[in-house]
Amino acid sequence: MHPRYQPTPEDKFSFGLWTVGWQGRDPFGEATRAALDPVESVQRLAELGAYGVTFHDDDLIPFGASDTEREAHVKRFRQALDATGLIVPMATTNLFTHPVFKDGGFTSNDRDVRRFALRKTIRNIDLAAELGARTYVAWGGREGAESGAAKDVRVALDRMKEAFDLLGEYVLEQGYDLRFAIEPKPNEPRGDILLPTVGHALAFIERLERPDLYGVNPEVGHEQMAGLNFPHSIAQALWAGKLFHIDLNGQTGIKYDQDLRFGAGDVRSAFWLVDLLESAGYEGPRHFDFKPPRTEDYDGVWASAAGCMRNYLILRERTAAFRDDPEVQEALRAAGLDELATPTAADGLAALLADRTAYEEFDVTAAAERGMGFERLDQLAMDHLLGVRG
Ligand SMILES: [Mn+2]
Repeated sequence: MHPRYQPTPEDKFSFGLWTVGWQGRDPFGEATRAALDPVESVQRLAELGAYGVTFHDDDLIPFGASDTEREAHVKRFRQALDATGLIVPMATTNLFTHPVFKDGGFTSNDRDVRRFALRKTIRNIDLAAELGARTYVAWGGREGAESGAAKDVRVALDRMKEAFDLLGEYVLEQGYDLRFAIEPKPNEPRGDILLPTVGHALAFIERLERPDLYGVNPEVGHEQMAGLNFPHSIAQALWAGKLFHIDLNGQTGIKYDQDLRFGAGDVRSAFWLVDLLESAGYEGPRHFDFKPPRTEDYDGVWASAAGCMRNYLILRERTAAFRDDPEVQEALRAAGLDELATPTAADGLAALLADRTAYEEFDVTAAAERGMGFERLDQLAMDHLLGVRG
């Protein structure tokens, strides 16, 4: 491996315990891999060059464990963190695996389940804060429905708001330095999931009591399952100051959630995503939420995890070369990118209305005939992506 693609902790790569620890169980088949000890995951991820590890409560502490068992699991995990220097930038709650959550956690029609879901989340928020996490992710995979009358969506959104407002109140009361990141997904496991896209989540956040406490955790494949342009969603989240965290993986088009390693699937989208994150100065973790395919043994799992980071670093190099290329810079100017950055009417509304060249004397025909130069620009990007330039 070329040393320039060797990750270091400064690259801020992190992985969920549930990613490399996925045993390959899917709706049609049993596990193909033995369970992985979280301590081994921490050690291997540190060796590979990651800086962080994240977890759902149940990844670390089996559901229903006693307090004594819980303490023992946390202690071993903490020792592994201390020994390797890995940090816990983020944690999250599993409100989807146990059958009690079959109709959701925060929006289950069953009030008892909703109260249990909140208490389960709060319990893991305490652990997250104790381990130094700064972001708490909420993915509501079971919040949704398969049929029309089963869920009153407007009322369910009231309950969703109630849950997030209570969690925000708790975090403030405790004085934790922790913000929430809502993770959208259109479907799977539910037929239709609430807050299905980044746009839905951004709009929801503005209805909460303390919007500043909440942002989004978009996942590559989730937006692409809805046929959306992931870099565009990320750009809007950045524009809103709401990109608190990100889940990187790969997906090929509108189908089931593939969770391929980052860079697999739509590599052009991955190129523009890395270009955006790096040029926008995103400083959060580069978190991989992927599933090493169930065809792989553990050698394949670690190869897959290493591949996520390697692809990010290759794309970071390729996108930097694209931005540094004088011919690209000239093509960007020719395509009007600098002009887009100029306000349309900084002279104000009255001046716009008085400007005859803006309308009465505007040469519509000449403007309509001007080519935009996007194809030349995009081919330069393609040449950089394919490694034949710079
Ligand atoms: Mn996914």
